[in-house]
Amino acid sequence: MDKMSTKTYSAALKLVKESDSRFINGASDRKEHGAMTEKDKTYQNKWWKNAVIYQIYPRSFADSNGDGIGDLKGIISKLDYLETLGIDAVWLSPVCKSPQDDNGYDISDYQDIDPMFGTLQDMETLIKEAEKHHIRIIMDLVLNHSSDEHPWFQEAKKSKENPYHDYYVWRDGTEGTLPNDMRAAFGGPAWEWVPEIQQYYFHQFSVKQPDLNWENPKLRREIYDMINWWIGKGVGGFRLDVIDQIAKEPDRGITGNGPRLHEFLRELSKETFQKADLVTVGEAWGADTELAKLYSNPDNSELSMVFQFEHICLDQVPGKEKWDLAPLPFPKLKEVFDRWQTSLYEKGWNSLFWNNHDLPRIVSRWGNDEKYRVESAKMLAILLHGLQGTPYIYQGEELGMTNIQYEIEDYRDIETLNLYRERLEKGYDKEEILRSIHAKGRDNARTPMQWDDGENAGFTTGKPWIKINPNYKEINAAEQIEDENSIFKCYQKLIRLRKEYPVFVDGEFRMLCKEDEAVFAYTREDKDFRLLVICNFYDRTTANPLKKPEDSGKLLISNYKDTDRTGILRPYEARMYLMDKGNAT
Ligand code: TEU
Ligand code: CA
Repeated sequence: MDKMSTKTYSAALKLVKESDSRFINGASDRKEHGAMTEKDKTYQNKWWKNAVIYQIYPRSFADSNGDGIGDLKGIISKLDYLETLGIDAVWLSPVCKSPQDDNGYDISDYQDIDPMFGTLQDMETLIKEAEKHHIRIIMDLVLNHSSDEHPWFQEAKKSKENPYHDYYVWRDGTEGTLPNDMRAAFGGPAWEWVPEIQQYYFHQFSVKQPDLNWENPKLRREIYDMINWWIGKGVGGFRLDVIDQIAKEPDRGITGNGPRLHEFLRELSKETFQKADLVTVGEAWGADTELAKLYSNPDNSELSMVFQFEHICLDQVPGKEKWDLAPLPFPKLKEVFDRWQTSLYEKGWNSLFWNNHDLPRIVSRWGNDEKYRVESAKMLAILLHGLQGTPYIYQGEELGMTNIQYEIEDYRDIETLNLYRERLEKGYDKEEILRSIHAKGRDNARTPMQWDDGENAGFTTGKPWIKINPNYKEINAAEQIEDENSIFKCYQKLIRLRKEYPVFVDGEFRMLCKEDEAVFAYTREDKDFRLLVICNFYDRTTANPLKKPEDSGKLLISNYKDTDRTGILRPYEARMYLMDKGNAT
């Protein structure tokens, strides 16, 4: 395809809509939004079991007013794009009022929108407009901690007798003698001294993110009322930030998975989520398969599913921080996916993801963002979207957006800036620290969305809050939504396949060629069909362990134009076959 002139993304999208049958006859291939039939009420037919959810990091998605920060009206302007992709729901990272110490994960008013993103009216418009595009809006609930600028905390720190004091976790003490040696995730001690009341408060993240005290039933009640208020606004679900950390016992060094966790979750679910047809996904860094069965119990007593992170933490030195880099142990990656797929089969539900706003971009991390960027991005998508569970696409993943290598002064993330300072103080070499940040820093995922090859990648008409990746000239939505061989089209097709064939939802997983050191292959089988996915995970040609691939059925999707029949798999080659067992020879 010859190099396109600078075409705005919306002009390109207009062409797509004119050719896309789903728009022409309005016959969108989705159940009417919100139509919950009796059949749907059974666990087996929950809408989110064949849904694909798209994560938007609002401040980096689309800016409508030229202040360089993405906003709600920007998101509304991209709903056609999202419907073209074919996703069913959008998880919005927080847009509530916040001093932005941790980019909105420090909330100062759970029932109002931060002016930088717009107004409550804009939020209500987004929910309504999204519904017209058959898209549900999922809110990001930060219930483990609030901002220290939340009125609750402003009251709580006034005195031990204040009615809000016990909404937070306090310990008596003397200045300079910490209650214990617990550390905060963003550096420093997990205790902060308040001289006015001669107490420390507990914060697992920044000093401006005091932990909420879930032992307090009055606090829990206020949280449930707030959630029900959002349910009343018509949201389609919730993502629950560090939800396993709400049950904590700091005196015993317990920062998550505390004894009362599932008691709290069952109460939360009963008091709120079970009142509507919602999807709920909890972020649970400490979850193992047994805990995940509790969280995602088909009896709907807790949540729909959790984000667990066992697969995505494998490329770090065991027992060390994510910044201590190690090569990905491929056999271990296959073992982890095998265990999670088989353990939760008919006992719970997996989330499926490579990316989010806290993680580096997968095509740079475990794919190849140079010579084989397109092939490897498609391979990673085909591998993930054939698994059992709900797939999540992080903004720009569908374009193969890559990591960025900033100078330290260009970084914005509190976690990265604190790490840089802390490791410098510990005597680490500057280059070594930057190598870790380039590989694992959260700002890799937070560079502005690349809409077209025009000024500022079509993200803003102002000065972007964080530098745009200069590769937007080659990697952008306008370029890809018309290109049949683009990464975008690969994702669009995978989303459609998930809706077309029930085996994607209920097929039983079986890992193949477990010993192969380059190939990730598996089947999914139900009574009618067998899906076969085979991926070469690396940049070098390898033998195809399936001796007669043509016996695998119809080729549904692949990342090479032709299908090599010489028994090899080319670099990052991925294929998905479907065998109709009714017609099997
Ligand atoms: O993340 C929880 C969390 O533990 C991560 O921040 C993790 O420690 C780190 O990113 C590993 O790279 C959630 C949100 O997703 C994150 O954006 C917030 O900063 C954090 O909670 C506090 O709310
Ligand atoms: Ca803006």
